[in-house]
Amino acid sequence: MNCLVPRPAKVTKTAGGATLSDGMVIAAGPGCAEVAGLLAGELEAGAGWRVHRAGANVPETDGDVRLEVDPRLGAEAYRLRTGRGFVEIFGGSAAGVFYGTRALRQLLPVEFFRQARSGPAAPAQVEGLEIDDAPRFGWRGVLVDVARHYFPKYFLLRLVDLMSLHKLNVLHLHLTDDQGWRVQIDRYPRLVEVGAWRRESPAGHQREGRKDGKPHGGFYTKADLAELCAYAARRHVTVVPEIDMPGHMQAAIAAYPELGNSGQPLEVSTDWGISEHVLNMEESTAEFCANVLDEVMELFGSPYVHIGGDECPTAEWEASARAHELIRQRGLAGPRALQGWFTARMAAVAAQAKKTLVCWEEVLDAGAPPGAVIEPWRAETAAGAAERAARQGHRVVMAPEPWCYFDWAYSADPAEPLAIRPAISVEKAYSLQPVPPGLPEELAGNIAGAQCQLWTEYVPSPEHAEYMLWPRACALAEATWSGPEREWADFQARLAGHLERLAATGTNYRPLSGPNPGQARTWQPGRAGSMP
Ligand code: TNX
Repeated sequence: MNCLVPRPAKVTKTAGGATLSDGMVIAAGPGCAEVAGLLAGELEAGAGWRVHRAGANVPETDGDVRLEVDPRLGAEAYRLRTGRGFVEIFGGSAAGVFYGTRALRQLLPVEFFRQARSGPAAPAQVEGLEIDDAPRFGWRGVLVDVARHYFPKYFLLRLVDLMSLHKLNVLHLHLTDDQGWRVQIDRYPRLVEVGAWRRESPAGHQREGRKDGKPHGGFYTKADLAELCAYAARRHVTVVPEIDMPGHMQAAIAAYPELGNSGQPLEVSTDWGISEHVLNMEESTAEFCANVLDEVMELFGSPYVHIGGDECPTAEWEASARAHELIRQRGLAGPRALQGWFTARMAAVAAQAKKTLVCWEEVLDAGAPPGAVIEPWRAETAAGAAERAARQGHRVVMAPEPWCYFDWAYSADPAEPLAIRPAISVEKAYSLQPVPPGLPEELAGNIAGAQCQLWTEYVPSPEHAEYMLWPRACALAEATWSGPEREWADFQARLAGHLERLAATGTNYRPLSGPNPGQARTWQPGRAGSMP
């Protein structure tokens, strides 16, 4: 049985097969050189073989891998054939070819997922197969919150490797929040000088009220992020930057108090939860944010820019005479409409740079900018928000809490590491239907895909982040790439073999049977709090 995850649209067994071995050739047609280079590097490392590269004009020889773009296929679609003594991969574009090579890797021995070996591996047989495959959705995403906890660059590079193996293609980087600002902005250096660092963090669960007394922080330079984007682009992953505004901005206000409502100095937040301290809605603040967005949009090659828009309390605006004056001057209906004014300003900035705006579902309340991609997330409202957004013509990326919040524990078992709340099992994550059941059929085409969210209030380290993501993100990959049918038993059987491959990469995934002793909360000093 093959262990392909996500499940391809169609797999047919054929006669014959192919045997790959030391000295093999990868013959790459036009547009395939970069994919060929990646695959060659992986085989050289994992199999210890010499892998030669050639153009498409060499004769077909047993044991070769041939890569070709076939524009008759969909851009991300591929066809893989192994029956004729060599491996043929056709893709609708370089992305499709790349996905074909991801499938091929999963058909090869587990050991090939290692980074090195002493001496060449024995020849590897690939059974006779024909795979015809294409994704169901174009947006197959993972959000990582690097604001609540800073994660070193190597973690993000490796995450791109793991995502692309699963044909996940959007890395949504939540770069800023009340507790930390992680992206260097040349024009406003204090955003990282001040905003990237906090004095301490909650110890245990927020509701216990304890603090750890330890400073935390870090940030990415522009060079770091340019490197990440280039690395991701080679692997057909788009990095979408999020600057969360006008709430979740306390770290920025700590750096530049004139952005706030009180004029009082604030510190970078040392608490989890929703801060009442939000941006003021002055013209000068909108300009500040526009300048930040300009630098961010220039840095990230992505056609998308995310401006957040979630959880913005209006208490400070309600209490501010100046905010009421701005409401009057601008002819707005009330405090919430200030957020609509702000969102429209940011939409104009994004439009100027020819970028598509992405926002959380809350922006619908004060009027979402036309053309924006909307991300519904709240358990109670996500399906309704999806319908509302779709009716207004928006494209929608689903991020509903009960299936997609991978900051929630895997189970209510006290052995699980401390998490924000229980529980999303792998099976539950697997049951996600990106098109919300009940959505009128004519709106289904507006659903662009789905993404999981790794918020990191309770996820302080790369090992812990990997634990929370894998194998739930394997389930998300299948829910977004493969068709709507879900056969848990079949997925579980493939996952068992797939997890051996993740183990060979050194990924700290959660075993299906539960955390191992090194992953269980009992072994995490200082994080002994209980979940609600
Ligand atoms: C809600 S989802 C948030 C995050 C938190 C998360 C915790 C969203 C747009 N906002 O700020 O980290 O819940 O699960």
